[in-house]
Amino acid sequence: MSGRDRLSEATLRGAKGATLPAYDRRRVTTGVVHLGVGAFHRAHQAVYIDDCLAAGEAGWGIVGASLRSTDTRDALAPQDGLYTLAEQDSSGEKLRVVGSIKELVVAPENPEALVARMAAPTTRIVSLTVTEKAYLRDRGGDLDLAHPDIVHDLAEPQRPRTTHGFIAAALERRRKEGAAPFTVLCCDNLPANGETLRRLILQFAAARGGDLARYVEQEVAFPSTMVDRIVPATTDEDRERISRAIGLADAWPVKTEPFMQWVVEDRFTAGRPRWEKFGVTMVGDVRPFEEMKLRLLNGAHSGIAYLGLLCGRRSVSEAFSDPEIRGFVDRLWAEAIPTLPKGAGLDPQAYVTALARRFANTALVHRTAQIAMDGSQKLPQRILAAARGRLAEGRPAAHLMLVVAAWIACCEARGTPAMPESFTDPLDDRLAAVLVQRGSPEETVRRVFEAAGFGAVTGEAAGPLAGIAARFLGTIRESGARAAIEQAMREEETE
Ligand code: CS2
Repeated sequence: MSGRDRLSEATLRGAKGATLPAYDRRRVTTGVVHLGVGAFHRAHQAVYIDDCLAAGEAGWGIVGASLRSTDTRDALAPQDGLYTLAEQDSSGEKLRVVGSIKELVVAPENPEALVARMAAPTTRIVSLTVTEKAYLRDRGGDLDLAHPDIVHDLAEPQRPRTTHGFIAAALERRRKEGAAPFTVLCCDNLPANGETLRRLILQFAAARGGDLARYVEQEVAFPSTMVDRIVPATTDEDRERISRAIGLADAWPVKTEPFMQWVVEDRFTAGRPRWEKFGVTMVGDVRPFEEMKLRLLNGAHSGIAYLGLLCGRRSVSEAFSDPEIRGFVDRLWAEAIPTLPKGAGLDPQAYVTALARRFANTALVHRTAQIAMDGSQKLPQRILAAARGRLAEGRPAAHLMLVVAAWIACCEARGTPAMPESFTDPLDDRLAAVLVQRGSPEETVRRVFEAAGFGAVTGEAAGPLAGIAARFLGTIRESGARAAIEQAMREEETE
């Protein structure tokens, strides 16, 4: 990037080859505080809000907060929050500079500053993309009150570390100051994400004591949302290419596909942007959309990631062009589709047809290793919930459970060149203790299910679903992932 001026408010109008914010950023005030200002937020919600700002809704600028790392702030603060969004498909790359993030904060540097921003009366929405693991649920799905960060936040409510601690501290301050609460807008890939977060915040508030739990219960809205856009991690090569294209140095552009979707429950107590004018679907109940997305998109993604890694495929499009993996995904979809809510107006066939096109996008390199992360947090809602539904109806769930077996096999292969170092899981300590013993497939699956709390989702720790996963793990260990894919196909044919 050397030699180029940095992208910023002052240099913006000199950017080449990109669409620029079509509004005066100086007139924009902030109405949203977003927790977890990573690439996904910047390619999704920040873009919808950018459209609203361009249409004159100037009160919805974003304060982007990082709960841990300083990276995003370090990259974007010198750019006045500006960054380039690159939409990639076979027709090439479309660039757009997004201007909706007005301020960046790093929570651990000054927790009070973030609480104050959230508690400011101008803040009407607190949205979040903090990833599955940051919800700090125990094996039964309740708030993990023994988690050190929760213990910390209960002991020191004025200096929170967790999402729960920040939301509780800011709501508590608003309650005391008589300000109306903000709406909490969860944008993570969890089923009933708003309701799930509400339950955890209520449990946190109850543990804190005082009136907060009642206030949250009665006054605060947590609409659920389904968010969708494929956003691979930015590489140094992307930084260089995009900076060259716009003629300005952008330290952290984001790349994505042209497709984007947002379905949001329309329950906002303090107002919201008129998102419906910019392609957002506002609904009464988001659950059917969320389940379809989690089970068909994310479930297939996890399958592609683990089987892809085991077959040496480094990106989604590369794995998806492998006929055996492609066939596997079709059969996985065929298993998952009948588990989706009926009578909710979903069109799963059209959805998977569109998904197949998205996964085949070779212009967008989405690493299988990126999706492989955090399997213990992702598989319950993506795979196990559907498998449980199949089992309850006496139907086979071979392909679903092969995804679980492939995940375990990938975990077992950690430390070998086949598995990238970036492939980690928040339960690594517990999983390592199980995997190091290399028990029989049955023993390993049973102990992994216990360690990850999968029994709470499947209804049993060592029942039929675990048995199917163990069979596939045995095959992968002995004969490799392709043999297991064939076995799943054969099992399905004979059922
Ligand atoms: C992916 C998702 O990394 C993953 O686990 O499955 O991030 C996926 O790309 C998004 O949910 C798409 O909307």
